[in-house]
Amino acid sequence: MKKIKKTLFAVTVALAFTPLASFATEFRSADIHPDDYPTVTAVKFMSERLKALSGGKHSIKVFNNSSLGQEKDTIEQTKIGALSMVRVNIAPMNNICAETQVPTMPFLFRSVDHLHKVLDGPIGEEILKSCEKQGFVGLAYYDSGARSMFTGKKAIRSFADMKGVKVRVQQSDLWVSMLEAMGANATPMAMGEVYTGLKTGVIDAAENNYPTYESARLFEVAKFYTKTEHSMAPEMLLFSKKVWDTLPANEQGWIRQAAKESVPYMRKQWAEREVKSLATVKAGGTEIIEVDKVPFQAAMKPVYDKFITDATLKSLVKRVQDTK
Ligand code: BDP
Repeated sequence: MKKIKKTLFAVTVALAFTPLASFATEFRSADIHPDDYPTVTAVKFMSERLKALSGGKHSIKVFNNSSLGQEKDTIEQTKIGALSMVRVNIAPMNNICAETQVPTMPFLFRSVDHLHKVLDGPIGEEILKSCEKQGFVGLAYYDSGARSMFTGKKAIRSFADMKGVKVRVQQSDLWVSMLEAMGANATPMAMGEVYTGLKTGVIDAAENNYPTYESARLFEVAKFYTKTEHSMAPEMLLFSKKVWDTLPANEQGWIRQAAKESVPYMRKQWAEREVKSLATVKAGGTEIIEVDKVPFQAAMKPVYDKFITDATLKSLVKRVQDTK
């Protein structure tokens, strides 16, 4: 009898909530990172904010751990509207909207403050907006620190050591050129293949920030981390234009606001995670190597010449450099 009562109660509760639930939208968003990674926790925070702003109407469900595919796949799904949102690094967008090449450019930002000033201001907004014609509504940037080289067998201790090293890069022509200009042999590859690639010797090296080097356990298979800090390519939050266009303006406003509100939250998590990740990789046996960056910087001129070609891109780079 008690059991029947309980079941009846559960059914009544479920029925009571069904109509509400059927009007609510749970947008689907993809990420390659694990549960506790700052990009994932930030989108979960964004979902909470969106819920509050929309009075419970909208929320976001994060499909992380690459459960919906690698970044190239989830970008494609977002474009066609199969996914509402995606959090990716800016690099796989480089071949899609040219303006995203600007914040990817090697040794462009002088500091994290410089990066934030640029991305939080009109330059950042213009670059977000530039992806709209390709089917993506740019909502925000997240931090990704600075990317540096790491190798398994032979440490990189000078620019000369880059010669002929087989380095995994993100799927972007700009990234291929960047590593080639350093003398390396660049191999574009999805993130999901990097660990095995390093382990089996398909690649000698890869490059990333401390948190990814740590969370993807890459330090287990490449223990020499050389602080080249060659790019500060940020993360991007992109909404599907196809889905966006079905929403009324006030609801689009909630999404934009929730995304913006998740940025300071993410930055705080990021700063803490960088410190934690560095401690973890050191404890795991990683050697952190300081390197003279001057020859690396000097080698980047052909990359700027090849990719920063038209007036728009040239002016964006100049404005970034002139941002104090
Ligand atoms: C990480 C980014 C992630 C990229 C990955 C990569 O957070 O979005 O997929 O680098 O190198 O730092 O592919």
